[in-house]
Amino acid sequence: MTRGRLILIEGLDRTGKTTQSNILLDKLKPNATLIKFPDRSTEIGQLIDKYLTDRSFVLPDQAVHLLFSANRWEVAQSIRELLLAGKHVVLDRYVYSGIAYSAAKGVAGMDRNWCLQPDKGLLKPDLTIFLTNANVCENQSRQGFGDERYEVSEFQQEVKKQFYKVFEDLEKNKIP
Ligand code: DGP
Repeated sequence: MTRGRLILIEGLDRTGKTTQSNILLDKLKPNATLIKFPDRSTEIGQLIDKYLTDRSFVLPDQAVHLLFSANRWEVAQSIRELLLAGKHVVLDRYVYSGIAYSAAKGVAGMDRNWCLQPDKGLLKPDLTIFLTNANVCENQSRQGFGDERYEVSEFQQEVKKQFYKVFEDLEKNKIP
């Protein structure tokens, strides 16, 4: 049986990732599954959700980073099994969000290389599509922008820079 393809849709907040993922899923149906990260349905995912939606919930940035990574590891085996069963898997966010959002915080010691480590060993996407805006202020006009912790224009601007650096690192094979 031919292994399915792992297709990743990455991007900044409110750039249409979920819409595009659903369109792609529709085209690939019935031979595809959509997996969205963070998966807020698990216990780890619920902690992440609390962190994102409740600004008074304090956690060290390193711990937050590891929670997001653990949330991907929780699903890693089922992704592998789906692909081996010949299903395509469409991911709405994945490892590159993990590096870009955490590195954008500018915390001492949390550079892109540090951020990459806990995700090492996760399957690499066969195709990555990155959604962005010419101007991150465009995101602000999307309904609901600002509801969650990272939805702040200056921070999104830094995340955008980090995403481009991540993709440069990928081209230079600095990311396995
Ligand atoms: P979403 O449900 O796609 O809107 O994602 C929720 C928020 O979490 C969004 O601001 C992006 C951020 N995020 C997604 N993955 C990670 C990650 O692995 N690490 C960090 N620090 N943030 C992430």
